[in-house]
Amino acid sequence: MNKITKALLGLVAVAGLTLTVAPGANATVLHTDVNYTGGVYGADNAPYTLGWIDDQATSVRNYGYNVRFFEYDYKLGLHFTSSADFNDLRSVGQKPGYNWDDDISSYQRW
Ligand SMILES: [Ca+2]
Ligand SMILES: [Ca+2]
Repeated sequence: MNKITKALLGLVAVAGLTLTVAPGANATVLHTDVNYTGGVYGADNAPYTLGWIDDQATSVRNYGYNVRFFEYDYKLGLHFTSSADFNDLRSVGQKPGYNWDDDISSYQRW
C-alpha cells in the first residue's frame, strides 16, 4: 500500500468515526439550551423515553422531517407536530400559561 492510499484510508476511517459519534443530520437533535447549545441528544425516534434529556430540551432541529413531540413518555399527554427547527421552545405555546421548554418526554417521526 503506498503512502497516499494509506492517508486516504485514514481519512475515511476518521470520517466514519465522526459520523457514528455525532448525531447525524437525519436525526432529530435536541439541545438543553437555547440556540442549539448545551447538552445534545440525537435520535430518529424516541417513542418511549428521552433518557437523560427528558424534560430538558430547549431547542430542537428536525431537518425537515415531520416530528410529533409529546409531553410524557410513551407518546402520551399533549403533543405538537412540526418539521420546523425551534431555537427557543419557550416561545412555543402548549396549554394556557405553559410552553414546551423543558417538557418534551418522547417523540415520533411522522
Ligand atoms: Ca432546557
Ligand atoms: Ca415531560
